Amino acid sequence: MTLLETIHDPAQLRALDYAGLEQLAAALREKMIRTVQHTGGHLASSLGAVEIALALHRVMDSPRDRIVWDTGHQAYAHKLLTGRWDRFDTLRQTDGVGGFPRRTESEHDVFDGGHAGTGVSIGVGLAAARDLLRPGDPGRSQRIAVCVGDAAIQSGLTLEALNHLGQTKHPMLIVLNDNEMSISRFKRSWAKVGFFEDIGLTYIGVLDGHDLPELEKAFEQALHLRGPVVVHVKTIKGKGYAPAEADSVSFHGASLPPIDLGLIDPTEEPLPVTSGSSRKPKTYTQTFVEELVRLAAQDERICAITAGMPTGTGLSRFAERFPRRFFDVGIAEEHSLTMAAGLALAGRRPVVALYSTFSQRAFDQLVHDVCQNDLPVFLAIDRAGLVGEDGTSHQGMFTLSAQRSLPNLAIGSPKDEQELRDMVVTALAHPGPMSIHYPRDAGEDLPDREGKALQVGRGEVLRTGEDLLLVGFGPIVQRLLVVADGLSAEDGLEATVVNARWAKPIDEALIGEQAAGKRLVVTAEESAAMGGFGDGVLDALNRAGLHLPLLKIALAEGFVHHGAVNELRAQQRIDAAGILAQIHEALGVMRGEHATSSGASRSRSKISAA
Ligand SMILES: Cc1ncc(C[n+]2csc(CCOP(=O)(O)OP(=O)(O)O)c2C)c(N)n1
Repeated sequence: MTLLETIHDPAQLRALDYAGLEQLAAALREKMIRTVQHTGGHLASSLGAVEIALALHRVMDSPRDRIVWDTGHQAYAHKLLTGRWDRFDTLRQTDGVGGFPRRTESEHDVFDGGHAGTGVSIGVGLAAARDLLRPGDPGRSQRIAVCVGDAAIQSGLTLEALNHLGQTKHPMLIVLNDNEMSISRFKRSWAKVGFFEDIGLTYIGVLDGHDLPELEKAFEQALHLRGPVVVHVKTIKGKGYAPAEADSVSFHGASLPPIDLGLIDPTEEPLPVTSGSSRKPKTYTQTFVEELVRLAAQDERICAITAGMPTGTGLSRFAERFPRRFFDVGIAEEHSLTMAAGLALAGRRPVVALYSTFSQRAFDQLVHDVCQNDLPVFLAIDRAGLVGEDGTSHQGMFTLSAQRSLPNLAIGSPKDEQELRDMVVTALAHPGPMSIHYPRDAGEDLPDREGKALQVGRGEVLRTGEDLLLVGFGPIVQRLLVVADGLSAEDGLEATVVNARWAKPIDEALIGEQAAGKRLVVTAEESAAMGGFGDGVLDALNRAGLHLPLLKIALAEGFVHHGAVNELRAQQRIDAAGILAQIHEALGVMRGEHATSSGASRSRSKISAA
């Protein structure tokens, strides 16, 4: 039994000497590396925070004391030290250990995170609640620590929290984990000694974040002070694994398995590497940026903005070609959109590429700054739909419903990567705001071609059939074509398939025309059902006076947990087989068949009459 395997409770750490702790740190790193080569994950950030986790857990008494991990991507050591090492190889898998702290997993996890910059606000809330307890209440001695990265600490939300904390002075410890990296290298502008003291926080630092005795001493000292204290520590992102130290950008979120990290014991069999030499189809992200770069070479007005995700959004390619027209604003989604509004007011054509889930943070900036002013801002919504292993905090499933209610905003999603090129051209020529949604997935492996402008609000018929109408928004249209084949082969039912292209404005004329006389209309989208594309189609049919049964294929209400995207699609019954089964059930319900399965009763509740 290794030392790590004896640890079930972080309190046990206090009995270890520094030689044992050093051994434990090495074991934690080895476990992380071995696991991530099968599961993928945030390796480099977690490798860098091992000693911080050990020191916090030795000095504090979790779960009585509260340890908050900002974002939560660097908390693997915390997970391994709090009774989860034996399940850790299920990291990010369906029903396995999540990649971020999850309250359902452990009483040591304080907050279900995933989005950066929330930690200090959570900590201030916890501290304020503690300090409201009556004198003499034992809860008043609770100690609170927040570990936050040097990129996340510069987010607007964290700045607001620090500013507030400087006034309220609730005692708490903020560990600034400074590795001089966001996902990519970035320039820190303000997180320096004077800044913290100027806003009313005590500052201790800079310490070596891998020197355990030094960290413990500083944390003890900070927690004894009767006020908020920032302990600034320097760490090495990827610490203890040479390839990750050398290339922490690639190892921030290591790619999906199996990846041969070839370490530890050089005599071990290397893992099979599936990607090998086989060519992978281009992703939507790659196609988006290729088309953008092509257009930006012809139009100097085009500028691109990312909020701390230059590689993830593909915009690093834009940055290489047009460095002066590229802006990485850091983890500041709100600012990215309002700045884009400013660029548009000055006659530029700004493109803001955000992951769907992170764009949620900038909702008011979209409403008030962009849409109210009707400005030509192109919002590229990457990772729309299910993203998989990162889980609930990262699924791109709420943006579409939220955006549908916004005046002036056009919303499109392509059925394939060629159409994405068309939408990039269309968005950059459009006189008002436009949001284009595309998934994390690979495209359909279609040949490259230049994009051409589309008519906004016009869909297309891909296949005609007289029995059913299937209308899809986005790449899910590909699955509808498979479903239409299935209906024809299995049931002798012929379906018309419409690629809607636009969720706003919806092509009411086309959908009305194609729906007339059909026995069932099926809408499909990979987004939350409530207020989504299907609701738009239902309204359109109502307005047209077409009272037809309508089956909405979309994500069920609730958060979607982590797991492989294909497994999640099957679970949600939005893969081709699931859609076909839902249609069969809906047709059965319409024929008056008894609901024999829970699926049938579920699908009955999904059928609405237009
Ligand atoms: C609101 C939001 N925007 C973007 C991200 C994507 N993201 C995850 S970690 C990260 C960088 C975090 O850097 P830092 O806080 O310095 O921690 P490190 O990984 O360097 O330890 C980013 C941009 C996010 N999780 N949340």
